[in-house]
Amino acid sequence: MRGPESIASLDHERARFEEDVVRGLSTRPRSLPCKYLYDERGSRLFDRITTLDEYYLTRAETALLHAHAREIATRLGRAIDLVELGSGSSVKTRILLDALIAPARYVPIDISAKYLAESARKLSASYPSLRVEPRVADYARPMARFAMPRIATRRVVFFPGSSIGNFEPDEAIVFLDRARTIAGSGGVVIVGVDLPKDASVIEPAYDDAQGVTAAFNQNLLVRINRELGGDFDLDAFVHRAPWDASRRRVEMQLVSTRAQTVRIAGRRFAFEQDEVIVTEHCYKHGIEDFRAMARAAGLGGGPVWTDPEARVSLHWLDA
Ligand code: AVI
Repeated sequence: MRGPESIASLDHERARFEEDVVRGLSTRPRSLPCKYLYDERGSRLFDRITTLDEYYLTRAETALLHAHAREIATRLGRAIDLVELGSGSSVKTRILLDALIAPARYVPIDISAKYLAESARKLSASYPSLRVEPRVADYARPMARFAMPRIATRRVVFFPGSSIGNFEPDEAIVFLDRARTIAGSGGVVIVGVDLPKDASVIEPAYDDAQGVTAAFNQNLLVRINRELGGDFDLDAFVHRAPWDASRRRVEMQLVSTRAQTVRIAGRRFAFEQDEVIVTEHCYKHGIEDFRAMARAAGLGGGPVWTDPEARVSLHWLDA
């Protein structure tokens, strides 16, 4: 049974969700914060995305980690305190954990409570001597209340998957600065960053043939209908993912196929035909551009690894 505190926190989360949805749909262009894509179903759909042929990011970054995990572990030394922001299924973390020398603790941080608990349980079973301390949090917000006493000589903040690309560049710098603070002096921030490339590679990665990404995107409307009493007609919004070469970003959109009015939490939103809701943008940063962002966040440079096809990059940044 839920206690009064957790009920209050659920009410608070719902109120914030409603506020964000109403604000996002009232501005132009209309948008919805991408963090709401990751409820339990969304997290599972995202996991499926990572296995798709078109979604090169996970494959390329996994191969990169396999190729360099030992080198990373040697550079880090013993008894590392590993913190992962947006840990999801922690699949890539296992590559690092397998290479690390006697890791002291693993703190996976994720917004999806149920999913996080399940992933942490599986991870504890695989690494019985590791302290696994999951924290439910939106890593895009300040995490002061999760101040963690240091238990090892060095803390590593791991942020793989190119999620850094889901921030606007100025927000990414604020986030990197926060990651630097969490890592603390002597710590390291390791970030996976997708590289700019041709639209013919990027667009299918965000609009796959099986329609998994479309379902992932539309799940946000399903969630609004369920949690906020919305009446989005799912057949009247289609998924699109155009690459904007000048801004070096791919945009996930839901496009209204006709003029229509949607009701959410007692409010009405009138959509014209072809009107767009932006649900996510994924910036692709070149190596030098990303280094400059890291410097602006006070992070020092270390090695950068890329795969042979220069699809993705992995940056070591000194905190
Ligand atoms: C989580 N993030 C890095 C993914 C990306 O590639 O921007 C989210 C995603 N959206 C659609 N496909 C994948």
